[in-house]
Amino acid sequence: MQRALQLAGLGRGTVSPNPMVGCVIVANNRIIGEGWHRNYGKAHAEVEAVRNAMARGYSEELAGATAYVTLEPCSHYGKTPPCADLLISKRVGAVVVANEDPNPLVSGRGMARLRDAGIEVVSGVRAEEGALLNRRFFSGIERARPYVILKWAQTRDGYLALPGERTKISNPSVDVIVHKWRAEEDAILVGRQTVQTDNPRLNLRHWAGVNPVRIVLDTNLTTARPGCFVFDGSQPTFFVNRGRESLPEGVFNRYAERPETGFPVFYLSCADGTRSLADVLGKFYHLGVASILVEGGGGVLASFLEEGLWDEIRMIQCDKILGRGVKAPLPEGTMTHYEQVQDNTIFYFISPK
Ligand code: AOF
Ligand code: ZN
Repeated sequence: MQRALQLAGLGRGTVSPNPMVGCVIVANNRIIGEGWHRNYGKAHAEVEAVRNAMARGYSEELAGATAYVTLEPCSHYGKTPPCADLLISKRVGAVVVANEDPNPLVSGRGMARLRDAGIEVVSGVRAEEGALLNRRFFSGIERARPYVILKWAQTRDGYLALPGERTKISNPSVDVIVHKWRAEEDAILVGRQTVQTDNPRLNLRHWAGVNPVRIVLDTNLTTARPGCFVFDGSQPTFFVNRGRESLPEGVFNRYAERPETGFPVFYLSCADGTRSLADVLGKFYHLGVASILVEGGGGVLASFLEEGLWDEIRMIQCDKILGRGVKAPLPEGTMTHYEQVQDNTIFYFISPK
């Protein structure tokens, strides 16, 4: 299972809003096949592992083998046929699972199907590690909103920036880490003020991967276009506002086919002119956005904190002193760990919920 979890993690940044899933097949105490869910819409982990065993010449050994899967094998016809049926057809002898699949289309039915076919099923092995790995997926199904990570950099005296100016606070090694974080979440969110003062690109430059979707909170759609990177068409970009709505059709996915000539700008309207964050988050979840990295500025971070709409905080403490400026929020929750990156320290907090 430990190996299966390790394999599952290789899907980070390419499978959302699906969970990361790994599978290891063991016969006679040897691993004969392994695989993981690599890309959204593509083969599930079990299919990859069975294929791998067959490609290695172990087709016959599949009968009676034990499959270790980090998530309960699915029982539904989605983009692929049910994995439970595949394991049954290969006549595996036992299936060991870390987490039950909370997807209402599955939720226990996959394991029931295996048991009905006479296969021994054990569940809950390394379940805590599995739950941590797929915390975005699990929390999404539970709360119907994306997993929210608040990120900010602050000076030693607690400021985010000088008022109204782009202020470089963190060091270059931290930038690399932040770009990696951007590769790991579906969307990145900022307020209009940040777009106006920083003109950020909100993309990956120091890390290879798929750019996140950009979300700008811009109630009255007053962001000035000329020279503004969020309008450059390099990434799908949503403007949350009052009144105007033009959304992608169906479930939006950032790994979908890339258009040749620029990504569209989408508009998401928020009910009755009040920008209710919970409402906005719910809409994005239903569009297929499983996680959001909130990068500021001060007002936006404060609203997420005030409304309790956050799951993690990653606070970068820098060595500079500003003496004045936009006050950084106070981090909440439980600090889990910290790391030193050159002369900056990154503190990680999780929400107590
Ligand atoms: C598995 N093995 O490797 C994964 C599973 O749209 P589909 O067909 O890809 O189905 C996605 C759902 O399947 C997803 O929401 C989750 O419930 C389950 N994911 N199941 O047996 C896998 N990735
Ligand atoms: Zn499946």
